[in-house]
Amino acid sequence: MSGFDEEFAFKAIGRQLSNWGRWGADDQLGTVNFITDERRRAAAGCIRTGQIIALGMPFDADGPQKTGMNGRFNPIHRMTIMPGDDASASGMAVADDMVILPTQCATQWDSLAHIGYDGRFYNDRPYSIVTASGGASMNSIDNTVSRLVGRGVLLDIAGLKGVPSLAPSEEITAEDLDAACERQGVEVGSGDIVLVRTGWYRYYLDESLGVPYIGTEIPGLGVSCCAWLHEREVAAVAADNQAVEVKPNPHPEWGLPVHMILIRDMGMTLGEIFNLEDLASACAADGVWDFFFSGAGLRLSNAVGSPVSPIAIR
Ligand code: UVW
Repeated sequence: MSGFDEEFAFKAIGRQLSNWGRWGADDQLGTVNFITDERRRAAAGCIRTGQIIALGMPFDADGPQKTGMNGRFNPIHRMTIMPGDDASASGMAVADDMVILPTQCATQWDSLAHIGYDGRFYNDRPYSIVTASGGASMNSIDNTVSRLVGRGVLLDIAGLKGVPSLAPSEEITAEDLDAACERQGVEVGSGDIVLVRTGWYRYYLDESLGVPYIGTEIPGLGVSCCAWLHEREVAAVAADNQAVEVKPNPHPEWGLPVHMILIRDMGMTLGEIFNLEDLASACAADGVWDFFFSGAGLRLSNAVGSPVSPIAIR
């Protein structure tokens, strides 16, 4: 290992877990390749009662973006046609509207062009695939969003620890993921979409608790979880926090190593700012922690992220 790698040891882990070339040099899907037709058929068997639970947050001016971090702001909604603007002989009225929003302002998927390091994105693509005027010419979100449908498994880490929410900057480890599976009596396998509950969403739901939902000290996945997800051939991971991973990392100089390993090395699409509260209550009530997950986002050409309103069907 070079001196550089010793300083940034997550890169060696990324190399070990790399999926570059696994599905061919042209691949832009990454780990959603694990969601085969067979897996989707089997996932339909997870619909037991037909109950639907929404996992997305509202897209409106009261969203979680209060700080302007990363240039993100809450959706701006305006009417473009008001009823009565256009007099029609038939008496018909028209209302049209528009929404201006950063693709990553609320419940969202990160594409494989969202995060790179050392000049490369997933599958050895150079940073030049992303241009200011054209967006992402490869690895863009429209490749993967329609495939984010399959068996979902909720791992309730706040429930595991018996707390309403993990503490600021609390790291979730691979051992925690194993312990959650054991406690819940559920297994995670190839093609699954894993939802991780930290409990942090309560700080979006209740601002009077006085903790910023979007911030610099957030509980989430640590680097050891990357190998756990890799070994099980998980297709995608989503969480109820802003970044899936713990912030800051115990090695703060690494920045966002879980993003870098999962997105850039493994080719895994990340889901963020999911509302897992109702789902966790329903799963805890009947002890069933898997479900049919439908999380298709918008086919936004050349975009690096997509808003999504995912649902669990139980
Ligand atoms: C960054 O913070 C860079 O991205 P994300 O929204 O995916 O956490």
